[in-house]
Amino acid sequence: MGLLSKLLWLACLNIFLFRMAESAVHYYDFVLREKNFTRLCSTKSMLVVNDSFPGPVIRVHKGDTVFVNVHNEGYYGVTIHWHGVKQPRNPWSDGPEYITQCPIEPGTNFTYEVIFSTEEGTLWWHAHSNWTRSSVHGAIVIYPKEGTTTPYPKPDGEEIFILGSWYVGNINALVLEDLKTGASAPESDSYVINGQPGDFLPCSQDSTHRWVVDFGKTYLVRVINAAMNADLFFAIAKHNITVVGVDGSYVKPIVNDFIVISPGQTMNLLLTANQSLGQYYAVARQYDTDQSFFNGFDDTNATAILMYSGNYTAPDVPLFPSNIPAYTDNNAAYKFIGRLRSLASKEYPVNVPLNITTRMLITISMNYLPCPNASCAGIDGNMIASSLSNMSFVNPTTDVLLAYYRNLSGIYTPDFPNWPESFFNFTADDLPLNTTIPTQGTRVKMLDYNEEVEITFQGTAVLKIPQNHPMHMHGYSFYVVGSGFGNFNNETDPKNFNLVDPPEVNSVEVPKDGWVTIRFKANNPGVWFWHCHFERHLDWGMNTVMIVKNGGTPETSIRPPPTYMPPCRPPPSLAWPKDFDDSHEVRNEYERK
Ligand SMILES: *[C@@H]1O[C@H](CO)[C@@H](O)[C@H](O)[C@H]1NC(C)=O
Ligand SMILES: *[C@@H]1O[C@H](CO)[C@@H](O)[C@H](O)[C@H]1NC(C)=O
Ligand SMILES: *[C@@H]1O[C@H](CO)[C@@H](O)[C@H](O)[C@H]1NC(C)=O
Ligand SMILES: *[C@@H]1O[C@H](CO)[C@@H](O)[C@H](O)[C@H]1NC(C)=O
Ligand SMILES: *[C@@H]1O[C@H](CO)[C@@H](O)[C@H](O)[C@H]1NC(C)=O
Ligand SMILES: *[C@@H]1O[C@H](CO)[C@@H](O)[C@H](O)[C@H]1NC(C)=O
Ligand SMILES: *[C@@H]1O[C@H](CO)[C@@H](O)[C@H](O)[C@H]1NC(C)=O
Ligand SMILES: *[C@@H]1O[C@H](CO)[C@@H](O)[C@H](O)[C@H]1NC(C)=O
Ligand SMILES: *[C@@H]1O[C@H](CO)[C@@H](O)[C@H](O)[C@H]1NC(C)=O
Ligand SMILES: *[C@@H]1O[C@H](CO)[C@@H](O)[C@H](O)[C@H]1NC(C)=O
Ligand SMILES: *[C@@H]1O[C@H](CO)[C@@H](O)[C@H](O)[C@H]1NC(C)=O
Ligand SMILES: *[C@@H]1O[C@H](CO)[C@@H](O)[C@H](O)[C@H]1NC(C)=O
Ligand SMILES: [Cu+2]
Repeated sequence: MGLLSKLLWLACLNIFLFRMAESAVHYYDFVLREKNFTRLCSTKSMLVVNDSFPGPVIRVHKGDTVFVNVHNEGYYGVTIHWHGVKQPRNPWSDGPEYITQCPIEPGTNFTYEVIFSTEEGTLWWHAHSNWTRSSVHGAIVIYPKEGTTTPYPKPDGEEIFILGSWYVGNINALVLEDLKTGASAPESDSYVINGQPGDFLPCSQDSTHRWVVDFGKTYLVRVINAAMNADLFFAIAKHNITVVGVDGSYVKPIVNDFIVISPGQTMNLLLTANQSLGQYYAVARQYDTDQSFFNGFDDTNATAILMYSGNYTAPDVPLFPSNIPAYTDNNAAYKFIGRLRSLASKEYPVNVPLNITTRMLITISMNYLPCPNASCAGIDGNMIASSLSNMSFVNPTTDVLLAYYRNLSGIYTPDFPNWPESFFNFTADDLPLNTTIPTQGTRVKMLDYNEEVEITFQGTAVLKIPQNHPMHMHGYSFYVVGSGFGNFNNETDPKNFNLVDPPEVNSVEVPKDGWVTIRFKANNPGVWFWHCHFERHLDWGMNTVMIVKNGGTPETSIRPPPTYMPPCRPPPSLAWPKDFDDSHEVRNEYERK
């Protein structure tokens, strides 16, 4: 080879390598429209993206950017959130309504710029207004950058399982009614896997989701919990799985015969199809920690079928997983959750903050707000509520981000406290009445750029309804450094923190009558929502906002807003389309009994 051709060849190689490392830009159009769906022997119209439930899959490589133009052809305002995508410096496209934007009104469109950075694995997108996320959601698949690989051998195939909640009837209408009267929110009528209830539910056997596998192959299974109000157990008969990723980060492999997955969470599992040729149920069902005096929970077994390809005589009935835990098996759940660890390797290092500058303790409670003459439909004639550090969050009518960016006053107050007002035995059985009524407000926590933050979430037994709370943070992932039962002891418990290989996640289960401690570095300036991912708790005020200030340079500051943001206007009063199915009214009366 002559020198010239050698140089030319080198130049080409350089361009090639540069291309490989370069991040791509993708464009998607999402059309939101009402469509009729029939499940559980009953038809209803609901809002979906591009006529499909679940909606379209977004596929990217690590570090890519996606522009999603969302066209609202429905009849009410909607926003979309890119769950677990950190969106560096770009809260404008994060999505939670009245936090970072106002709803995209019917007949209008809004383009989200979704910026991927460190995420790799599986995340998802969902509506972040009212309860619309029950029908408006879909998967986000993030492959490694081209030229790099996953920390496990390349699987032979992939499958996505989106676990969701199905409601007979118009769920937004039912919830608005309950919020007005102060009643508890409706329970789902069944869980679904990829939109289907499966063989054990009425009128569902013909549409059960089927996944065909080849004997001997290993598959990557991406599981997303898109259910509205439930932690779920998920298992596949006879097939152990290996958990290799959670929330768009890798974890040390965990071999188990089931998983527990909280709403908002995503998990990547490896499954080897090496059992006898046949059919096996994949089952999702509730893991319930809320033994409250409200009605029961949704006890349905949602199923899909793993089916081996080939010519064989299958048993008439697929095998049901013998290993899926019972509905209230806390031991099984916490044992599994406690096994999650980061890879913490040379290739996938951890970076746990060690020099904490802000420490917080946030209590998580169920509450009520008193109603005159016990006129509400919640607990003892009161209105059901919930809180963080006894503050029940109230959504403003102009989004917090706009108010912060434009310095508008009267929208929020920057005084969310580092400690609850009063300390009491948070997990005691008989708490005094004065712990039950929260204060209401739009209080946000202000943080300086690059602060190293430690937050302990402390569950409480207020109202005698302690339960798990899957706390989710926007704009960040964080390390879960500790967790335990009872009251957090700030002298002894930190001694057991895992600062070596704690899991890095965007949501964490605060155990019933227990606590969890997380750490993160506040290096993403913006306005970021923090909330329980049980939708009803979110509605009742179990949330707050964190504002991370700019760092003083353009590269450490919030980006300027896009030229168009949906305007903030009071929502018009809703006229639901004429109902052609009354069955949910019967159901709802039953719920209130
Ligand atoms: C959604 O539908 C629109 C219009 O029919 C189409 O242009 C767009 O490509 C679809 N988007 C996806 C993600 O399939
Ligand atoms: C759904 O079905 C009902 C009853 O057949 C019909 O009136 C309605 O227009 C349909 N809605 C949509 C969005 O197709
Ligand atoms: C999208 O909205 C912009 C205004 O923000 C408008 O100019 C444009 O015509 C809309 N596009 C479509 C396809 O509706
Ligand atoms: C969403 O909630 C707001 C505030 O409660 C309400 O004004 C609006 O009508 C609701 N929209 C839907 C579709 O339920
Ligand atoms: C499946 O997982 C369970 C629970 O971790 C374990 O006890 C069992 O040995 C595993 N089975 C196989 C074949 O790996
Ligand atoms: C099936 O594959 C798993 C994962 O590789 C392995 O642990 C297990 O022993 C295999 N079982 C059989 C029956 O070959
Ligand atoms: C779900 O499956 C379990 C078997 O593990 C069964 O005991 C239970 O009754 C089923 N639930 C319903 C609602 O059918
Ligand atoms: C499947 O196997 C049976 C029994 O060995 C045979 O009769 C049949 O032709 C086979 N079918 C196909 C599609 O190969
Ligand atoms: C810890 O943080 C403080 C306050 O930001 C700073 O002054 C100090 O230098 C830091 N120490 C280390 C070891 O990084
Ligand atoms: C708090 O309440 C729990 C449950 O009643 C009890 O076991 C514990 O001893 C109490 N702790 C303190 C410090 O009183
Ligand atoms: C409740 O009342 C008791 C006794 O009056 C008081 O000591 C305690 O601080 C109060 N707790 C709260 C949360 O206000
Ligand atoms: C531990 O908690 C107590 C309140 O229970 C508080 O007064 C004290 O400052 C805390 N100590 C540390 C090191 O945070
Ligand atoms: Cu909660």
